[in-house]
Amino acid sequence: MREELLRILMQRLGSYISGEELATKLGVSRTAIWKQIRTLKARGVEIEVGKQGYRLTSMPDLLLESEIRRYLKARRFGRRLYIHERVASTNDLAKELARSEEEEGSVVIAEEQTHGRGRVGRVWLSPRGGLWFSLILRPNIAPEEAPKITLIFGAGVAKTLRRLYHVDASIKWPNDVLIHDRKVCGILTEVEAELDMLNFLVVGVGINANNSTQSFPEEIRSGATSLVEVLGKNVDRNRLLAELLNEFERSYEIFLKGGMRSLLIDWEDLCSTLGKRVRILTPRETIEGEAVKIDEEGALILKTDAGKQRRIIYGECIHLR
Ligand code: BT5
Repeated sequence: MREELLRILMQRLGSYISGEELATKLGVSRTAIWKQIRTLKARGVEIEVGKQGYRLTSMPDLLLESEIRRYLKARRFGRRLYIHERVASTNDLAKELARSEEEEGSVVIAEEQTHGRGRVGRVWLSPRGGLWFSLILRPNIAPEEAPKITLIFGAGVAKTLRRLYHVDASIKWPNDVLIHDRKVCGILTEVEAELDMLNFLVVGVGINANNSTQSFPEEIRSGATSLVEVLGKNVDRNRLLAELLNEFERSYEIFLKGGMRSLLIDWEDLCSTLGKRVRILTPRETIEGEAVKIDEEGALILKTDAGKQRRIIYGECIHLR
C-alpha cells in the first residue's frame, strides 16, 4: 500500500491531495495514510504536509516495483523482484533463495548493503543511491563455464550505459565496467555446484548510480566514479535496472542457444583492455604484456615481452597504458 500511495502522489507531483481522498482511494483510514507518509518522509521522500493535505515536491529516488515494471520487457528475468531497504549482501540473500528452489530470473535488490562483497572477500561499498542487485540463474552448463556469464553481463552493463546515457563505458577484463578509466560497476558471479553439476549461479551487479564516491576511502575513490558524477544529474534507477534485465535476458538466451561467439564479438568491441599493455596479478605470479584477445572460454590472451603467448583464466588486471 505504501508503494500505491507513493504512486498516487507521484502522478500528482507538486499538487496537494487531501488525506481523505488518499484514504478513500486506498481503502484505509486517514491515520494509516499519515503513518505511511511518516515512513516515506523518513526514507527521504520530500512530502509537504499542509492544511490541504499532502504534496510531493520532487520525484523520489527510490526503487519501486511498479516503476521497474513500466520498463521491464524481459519475460523471465525480473518476474519476481525482492526489494529491500538494507541488507548485508544481495548475493547472500539470492543464494539463500536459490537454495530453497527459487526460480531462475528472480532478482534481489537493495537500496543499501552493509556488507557488499567483491571478489575474494574484498569489500564493495554500497551506500544509498547506488544500484545493487543479484540475479538467480539455473543454466544447464558445466561449472567451468560460469566465467562466460560474467563476461556477458559485463558487456550488457557497458552496452546499456552507453545506450541510455551516451557515456564512454568500457569493460576492463574480466568483470569491471569503467567510465574514463574509473570503475562504475563491478560484477560478482558465485556458483553453487556438486561434482560436475551446477545447481545455480548468482550474478551480483553493483553500479555506482546516484551515489557519490566522494565519501569512499582515498584508495577506492581514486579509481571509482558514479553515473551522477559523470552526468551531473541523477539517473532513473528503476528504468536502469529494467533495461539491464532486458539486455541480460537477450544475451543469456543467445548464450544458451550456443551463440557465445557472437557475444564475444560484442564484448571485444566494448572492451578497453585489448590492445593495452597490462599487468596481471594471479595468486601465483605477476605477468606483464600486451592484451591481444579473449578466447571462447573468456580467458585473456597476453603477448609477453619475450614474445610468448600466455592464457590467463583468472587474475586482477591493471591497465598500464
Ligand atoms: C567486484 O569485485 O567488482 C564485484 C562487485 C560486486 C558488487 C555487487 S553489488 C550486488 C551484489 N552483492 C554483493 O555483495 N556484491 C554484488 P572486485 O573486482 O573484487 O573489486 C573490488 C574492489 O573494488 C575493492 O577492493 C575496491 O578497491 C573497489 N570498490 C569497492 N567498492 C567500490 C565501489 N562502490 N565502486 C568502485 N569501486 C569499488
